[in-house]
Amino acid sequence: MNIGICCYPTYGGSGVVATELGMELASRGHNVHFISYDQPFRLNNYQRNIYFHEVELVDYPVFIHKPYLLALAAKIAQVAQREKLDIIHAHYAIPHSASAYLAREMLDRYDLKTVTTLHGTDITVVGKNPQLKNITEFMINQSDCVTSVSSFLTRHTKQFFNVNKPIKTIYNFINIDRFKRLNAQNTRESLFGTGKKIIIHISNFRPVKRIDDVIKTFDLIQREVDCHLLMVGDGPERNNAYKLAQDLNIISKVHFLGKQTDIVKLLSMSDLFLLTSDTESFGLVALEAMACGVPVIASNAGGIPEVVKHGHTGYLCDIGDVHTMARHGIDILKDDEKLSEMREKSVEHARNNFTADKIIPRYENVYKQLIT
Ligand code: GMT
Repeated sequence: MNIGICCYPTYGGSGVVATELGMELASRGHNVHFISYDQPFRLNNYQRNIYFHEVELVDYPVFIHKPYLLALAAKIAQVAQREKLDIIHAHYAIPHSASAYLAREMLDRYDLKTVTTLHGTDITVVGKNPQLKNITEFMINQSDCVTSVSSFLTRHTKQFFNVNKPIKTIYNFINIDRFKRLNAQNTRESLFGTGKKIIIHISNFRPVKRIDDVIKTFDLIQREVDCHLLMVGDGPERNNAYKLAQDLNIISKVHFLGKQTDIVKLLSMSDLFLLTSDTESFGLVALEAMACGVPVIASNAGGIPEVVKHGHTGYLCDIGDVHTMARHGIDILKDDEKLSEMREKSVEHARNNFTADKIIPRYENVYKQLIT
């Protein structure tokens, strides 16, 4: 099939899933055309059957804001005609599904099918905004097929919007050839010395991630366990988190690394992942951590319980309950046998339920059903 994918190219879960999906589809022989204003950040190696089309923004004095939605729609229509796209798959409802819809309507004598995958904040934050609710609902209903990344998000979307079609839940996935624990012992020891435990958090540091709770939980853990915290990523809450670590006098043990590309290596150095979000539709980063043998302590919120198994691959705690999160963290990190058992269960759970070879055929079926 010839498949177009439009997504955000920046550091964030929906762009990661879109890129990983495209790479998996290309390796299965489909032609995949990414359409965005920049190259998606995980699309950094040349791969057969993958093409990138950059959307150029038009500037004009009367445009207060450059109209990205329209430029993207125009580009999708051009690419669809030239490359004979069967499908355009929009990741994140706004604005991608709107551009896909416009492109489909522009090509009236050409049968382009649209798929929208809902990722989370496009529904729980952006879509709920009273100014965007009606257009989000319209886009969902206009899409030829809608998928969502967890049962939670599917339920939530149906509850909040007047949806006139089924929404298929298709979980996020990992490529287990890449997401596996590497031997990073030497790097870890050269950076932190022997005998230290390493805790990690990776995100885009948005308010929904409750970054302060990561720092507070770490503060409580480091009082009892000799450990360091790796803060990976960047975003609006980074400065506040840095200040909190300074105020708590733990800044020498908290390392703000900024955006990083070699996530697998960082996870392979780590013993525990903290995901303290207010909500997560899925929590892809928790899955990536588990696949690399890192148990996860997370909020019992949104779709996270569909990914993290309480007591097996980590622990789920009430949102904001940093004391319980820290208590579980201390229990795991002080008991090497328990840590290694949880590591194994994490890898097993990720491999049994969320591998690309299980999930990609579900997307392929969605496409096939639309074009036959
Ligand atoms: O919140 C983020 O990290 C970014 C956001 C996005 O759309 O880029 O992530 C959402 O999509 C991910 C991929 O499907 C999910 O794993 C995340 O849970 C989801 N984030 C939220 O729901 C807050």
